[in-house]
Amino acid sequence: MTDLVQLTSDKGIAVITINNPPVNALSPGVPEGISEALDQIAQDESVKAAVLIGGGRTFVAGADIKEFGKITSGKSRGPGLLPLLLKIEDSTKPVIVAVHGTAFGGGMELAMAGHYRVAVLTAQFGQPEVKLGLIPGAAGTQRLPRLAGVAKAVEMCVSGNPVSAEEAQKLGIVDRIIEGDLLSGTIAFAREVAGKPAPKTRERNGKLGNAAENALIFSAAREAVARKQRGLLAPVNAINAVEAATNLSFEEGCKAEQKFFMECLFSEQSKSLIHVFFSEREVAKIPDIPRQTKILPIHSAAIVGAGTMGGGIAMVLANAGIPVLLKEADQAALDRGLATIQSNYANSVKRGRFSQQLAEERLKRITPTLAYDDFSGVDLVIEAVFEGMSLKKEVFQELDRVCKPGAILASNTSTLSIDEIASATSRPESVIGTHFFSPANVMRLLEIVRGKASSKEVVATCMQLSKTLGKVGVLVGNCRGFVGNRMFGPYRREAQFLIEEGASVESVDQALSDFGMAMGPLATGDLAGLDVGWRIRKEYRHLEVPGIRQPFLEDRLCELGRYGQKTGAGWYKYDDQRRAAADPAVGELIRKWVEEAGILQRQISASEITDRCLYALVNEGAHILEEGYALRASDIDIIYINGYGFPAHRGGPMWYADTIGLKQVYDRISEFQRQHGEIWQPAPVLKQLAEQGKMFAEFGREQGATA
Ligand code: 3H9
Repeated sequence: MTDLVQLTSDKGIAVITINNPPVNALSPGVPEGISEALDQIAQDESVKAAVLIGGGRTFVAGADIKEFGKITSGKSRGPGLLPLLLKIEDSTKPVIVAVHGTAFGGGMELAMAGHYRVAVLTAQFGQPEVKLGLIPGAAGTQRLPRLAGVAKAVEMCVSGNPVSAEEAQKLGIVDRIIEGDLLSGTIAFAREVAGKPAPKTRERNGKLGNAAENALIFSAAREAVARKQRGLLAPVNAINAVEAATNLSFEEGCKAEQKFFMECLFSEQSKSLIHVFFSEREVAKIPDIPRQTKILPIHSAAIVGAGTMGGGIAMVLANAGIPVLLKEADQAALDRGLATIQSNYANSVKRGRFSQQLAEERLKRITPTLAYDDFSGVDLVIEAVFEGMSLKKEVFQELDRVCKPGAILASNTSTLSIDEIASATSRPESVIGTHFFSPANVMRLLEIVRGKASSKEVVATCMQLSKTLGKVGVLVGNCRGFVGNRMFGPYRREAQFLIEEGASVESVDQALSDFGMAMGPLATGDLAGLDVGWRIRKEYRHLEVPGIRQPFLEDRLCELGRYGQKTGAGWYKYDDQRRAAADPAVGELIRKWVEEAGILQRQISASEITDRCLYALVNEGAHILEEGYALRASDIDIIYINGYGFPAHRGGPMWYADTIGLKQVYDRISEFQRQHGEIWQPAPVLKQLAEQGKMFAEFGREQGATA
């Protein structure tokens, strides 16, 4: 037997333990080990039943995701789980699967092949493959409807969301919840069922429903996928595979599932989503900050500024159980800020997101104040005042005066230099950027901006804090706009240039939303408020290089008071419910302005729109990578997916460029340079990688970036 699986026994009950830390993935060796254990159990007459359990913190989190690349590149034939699962099910001695932690993906499929499943109350069951662009590939789509019914199987395989042990029991997935020690409870259960006929899941056809009811389930699911998971292959294939369970034999259903699984596995979507899975975990690894770096305790916090961002951040902290002081300059602003927070919580309760009691507990953690002196005991302050350097410096001088030594002083600035802000204090090592995205209590991204002097402890603590807050923290360097907004500039610049050259507002947004962006760039501008960028551009105007083309339409709209959604008009016009409609008046204004500017109008294709906007992102991302403001290309991908609505199934902008091929991207950017001038100069690293036939994904690893 392999080291990954152990076989022991307890007075006639065999115990098979999987030990493949950290999550007992079904890596090579694990299925083989279980299979050998079953052979020994079959031959041992003293054994009456077997328990299958996971060692360590969890049962089995699924197939080993790292192995999938080997299958698609022809280096491996895959985990071959199906024969093992049949072998378990065909065992004449009952196999009881004991679940703690997660039974996910192949782990759930393994559990369903057992004759019984028992679980601790905290266990979770799920088929999350769809989140990796896959479907269950070891009969999950065939056994789950037999245990939980067709509707629930469709829901679980299409959403990828897990169910609790309690729900799993109600659904018929779990036979008993074990209180107390899982192994001894399962052994006791095994003694109860030993010697009785062992029920095979694949023969339990009672929940497979009838054709008329099932047709309704499948058509509703397909309609929902077309709306909510537009353009994605895996959810469609998941429905098809569960449908096969209802109209084919188990064996034929498994063959159909294999076909749909393989189609997903070889798709670009799955490769991209797997890239996202690993990138999201890699983001936490910072080469010069070892794992054992001291994490400073954050028991309490304070926020300066109770506007949209400050209030949102206060909620994020309160939701994570951290008491927070919320400071404003005057009572009226403080009252306004608190009222917004109260109404946000009330809305969440109304929508059933959490209970009234939980909302009250969270609200109680937020204490309003007008005085900096109250900050003397807090472990962390996040400044979220208006975006202006002199104001920020004033705030940080105050923080330096009142805060205890060692307190983290963070700024939520989205563009300003952390080093310059830190220079207003006597302790720049405690200063860092924590750039939340709006709405702060919803968006997952947190850019953590490392200043020149930020200490390793402060960086490590903020990275850890991002996890506590349920965010993905990405470490970035201190350049103008940091990573996300620095790239967003050229992206939105191109969107405007395209309009100046003849594309309509709607066609630009449509092309990018068809690509998969959550929103088009112009609608995004309207949502964020066009005046924000306008104000920043005015602050930085002195830095603009004369002779370099600048977009001008948005500034003109702002001059007319068209700030976007908040003023009822921007690139679009909005009704009372903030529903957007094309505005012919904007079309007229644009025509007039571009004619006055003497810009030639022409037809612009959807592919030119996507290439120009997306390659502007990519080229700026390449500069950032080269300059070391991001640690790896995949960090940039994570920023764009979690903060800017970039479609995860395209893997992020840098991965997307890698999938197109950097040579092709470089050639297209060079073409844009010839047409539109120096703003399109290809980043040197892009040129270099394109010439070497390499990918962005290889770059960070070679360079050891310094963000
Ligand atoms: C599948 O099963 C297909 C089947 O139908 C069979 C087809 C034939 N493989 O997330 P964490 C690593 S598809 C390899 O930080 P947590 C992870 O990269 C699979 N590695 O911990 C990380 O490594 P590192 C379906 C895996 O406690 C470390 O484990 N299953 C796998 O926050 C710790 O992970 C899924 O999609 C894996 N399957 O969360 C479940 N899982 O330390 C995917 C984890 O080097 N996994 N790793 O960075 C999860 O959702 C979470 O990891 C889990 C634990 C909730 C389990």
